[in-house]
Amino acid sequence: MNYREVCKCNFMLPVAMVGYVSSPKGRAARRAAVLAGVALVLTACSRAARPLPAARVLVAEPARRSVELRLLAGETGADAGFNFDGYSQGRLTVVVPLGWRVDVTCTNRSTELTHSCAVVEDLPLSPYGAPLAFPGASVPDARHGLGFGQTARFSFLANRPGRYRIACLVIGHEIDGMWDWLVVEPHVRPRVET
Ligand SMILES: [Cu+2]
Repeated sequence: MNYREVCKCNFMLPVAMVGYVSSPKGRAARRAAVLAGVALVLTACSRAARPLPAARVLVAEPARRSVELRLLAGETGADAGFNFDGYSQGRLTVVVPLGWRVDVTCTNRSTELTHSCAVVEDLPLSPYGAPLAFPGASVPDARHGLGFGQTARFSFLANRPGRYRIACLVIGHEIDGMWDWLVVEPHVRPRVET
């Protein structure tokens, strides 16, 4: 199975334009249809060009001893879309103080593939993903994942120090690069390292 993601912009746009130029009858209607088609294609392929800045990935709420972690699956074209917030293969590290709650919002930005978000043990990568590191540390039905534009939330208590992976548990995705780090340590300030 090919897990890689291909944007269809490059061939859909020329096909639409050829249809317009070669059909002199009903030009106004065709023009409207072509413009709608172009808009649809551009919307479908409108991935962000840059990774999400750290301030938008993690928001700390010290009074509640919690953090809000925002994960946009397939946010950029990095690693063929196999990324969170534009970061893949451990290029993002989220540091959370021991004993704080982590509230995760997971949104799938890919028009091509389902994706999910979970926090798993730092075991060797496999096509089937690693076990969850904390109870509740995953979107529901993570193997199937979320469709385009869908959002799911989950929350867990970071009550065990260590290094874990933020991962997509759709089969084959984590081993294809769709993972980053989550580190839980005592006496640290919550932060993001890229
Ligand atoms: Cu995925």
